Amino acid sequence: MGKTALITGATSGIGKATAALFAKQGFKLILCGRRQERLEQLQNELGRDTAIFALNFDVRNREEVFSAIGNLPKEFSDIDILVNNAGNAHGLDPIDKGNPDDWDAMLDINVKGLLYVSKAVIPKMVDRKSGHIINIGSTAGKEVYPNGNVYCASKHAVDAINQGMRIDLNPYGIRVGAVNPGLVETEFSEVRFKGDSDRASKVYQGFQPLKPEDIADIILFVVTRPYHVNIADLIVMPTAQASSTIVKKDL
Ligand code: NDP
Ligand code: 8X3
Repeated sequence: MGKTALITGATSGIGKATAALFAKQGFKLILCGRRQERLEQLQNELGRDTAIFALNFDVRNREEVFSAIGNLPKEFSDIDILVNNAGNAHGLDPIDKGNPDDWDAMLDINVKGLLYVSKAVIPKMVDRKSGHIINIGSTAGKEVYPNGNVYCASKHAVDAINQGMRIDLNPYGIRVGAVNPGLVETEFSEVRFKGDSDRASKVYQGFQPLKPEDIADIILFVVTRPYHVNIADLIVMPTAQASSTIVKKDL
């Protein structure tokens, strides 16, 4: 059996595609998310290829995070790879019209949730002087776009945390790096627009967006480099995208 990987946000999009690809490589998987039905479905489907342990918790809930990860069965408790992927945008409003509940959600999930999960996983990596953390940032963590304000802030925080983790975990030989995608067609925009599928689908019309499988491929590449190679920070956009605001669309 290969390495053990914990993936947050494995019930959809980038996390789900990464779980499927990792399963094919024979990685043991700890798959996390809140939607129990989807976790069970993943356990059934990917369980044909590898050993799966499903963990249902909300990354915002510090106690749930520590209890779930702290009580993993022995055969899953030595985590080699952590993919900090759970996250979403909530709303797309100018700062004066933004909803503070959306701000809380983005900062609590994308930033504090990532910190809680990392805090629960890192000590054993430190003890073993080995491990690999991949933080899923965004182009929104590299530049700010109109109405992106707090989502961009949350992803800029991920960028800073990624750098800070790499510095602080350097003495222990732990690899830390970020993958920062541009536009990927997932449930991301459905969540951002609170279930408005028409508005969500328009985001990806008129050009070829990235697929979650494109990002999964890159994550697999990152984690399968020889141990002395650490891909520290990587930006990937669809060919049609030049920046957060410049997308060549044929409409
Ligand atoms: P999806 O909406 O398809 O997936 C988001 C995942 O995060 C789901 O599995 C969801 O699971 C999980 N999640 C959300 N909130 C919580 C929570 N409170 N607790 C636990 N899990 C949670 O979006 P993507 O796959 O696109 O997003 C994955 C990551 O990629 C995010 O960090 C996003 O910011 C980033 N990203 C996405 C881009 C895009 O264009 N799609 C581009 C750049 C970065 P569940 O609801 O079951 O809990
Ligand atoms: C997701 C990409 O451009 O919608 O992080 O912010 S974008």
